[in-house]
Amino acid sequence: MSPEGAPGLKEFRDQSRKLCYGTAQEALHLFITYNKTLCLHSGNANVNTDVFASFKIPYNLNNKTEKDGLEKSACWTLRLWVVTIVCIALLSVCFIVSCVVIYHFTSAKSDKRLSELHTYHSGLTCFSEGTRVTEKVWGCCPSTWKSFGSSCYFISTEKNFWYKSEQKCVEMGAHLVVINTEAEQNFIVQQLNKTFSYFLGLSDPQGNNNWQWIDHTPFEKNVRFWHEKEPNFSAEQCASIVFWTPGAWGWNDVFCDTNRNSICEMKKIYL
Ligand SMILES: [Ca+2]
Ligand SMILES: [Ca+2]
Repeated sequence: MSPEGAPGLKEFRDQSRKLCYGTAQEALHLFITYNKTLCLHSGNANVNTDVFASFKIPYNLNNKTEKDGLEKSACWTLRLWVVTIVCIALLSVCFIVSCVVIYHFTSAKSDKRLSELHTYHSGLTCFSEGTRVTEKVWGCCPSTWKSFGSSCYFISTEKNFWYKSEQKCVEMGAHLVVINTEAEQNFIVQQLNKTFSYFLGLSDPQGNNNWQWIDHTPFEKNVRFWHEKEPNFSAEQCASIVFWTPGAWGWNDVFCDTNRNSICEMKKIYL
């Protein structure tokens, strides 16, 4: 009977009646294929020489196989290193290229905004705001505007309807104010006159209490500063900020077609 998967091998028994198969070549094939020695006999006069050879050749060849394996492994390691180095080099190039593109894009954008703003504003006031690599960064606002964080604010004393107020802000390269944080609200109210109310960039166009910021900033639950019991009327679809005594500054929903002051906001220009 031949071992499974190795047809054509001869079967014989050595003196110790150990079962052996085939010739040296066949044994070698089986050793390599099935990773086992066919016959573990340590040598005997009656043992077929071919078969006897099969006890030794596999070990020699096994060493060769191990050597080949080590060489292959080293080769794969080298390839992996080459691939890794090439990938890192490519990523570095991409990073540098994107930095250059972003820098040029930002510069071009700043230049465009500067030329646009020049149409409406006679001068800019700039403040040093840290450094970019080795250059200083300047955050600039139109000279008559207030600066806070990354924005500039204009408190309009001209009274208009809400839509007209927004239009006026847009003409100056801005929009009605969007209050993103409590700190921003606190800064803004310091600039206001307690005897007036001011339109915000917040409206409820459908009158279903679905309030929306004019720049599509999500209307976060934790950044709402309504006065108590406001908003109180679905027909009042625009938001204003007003000081009510006793108390403090807060928001009130009002009719959009009432004349009020307003607050414009624009992003600073960075040079
Ligand atoms: Ca804002
Ligand atoms: Ca109201």
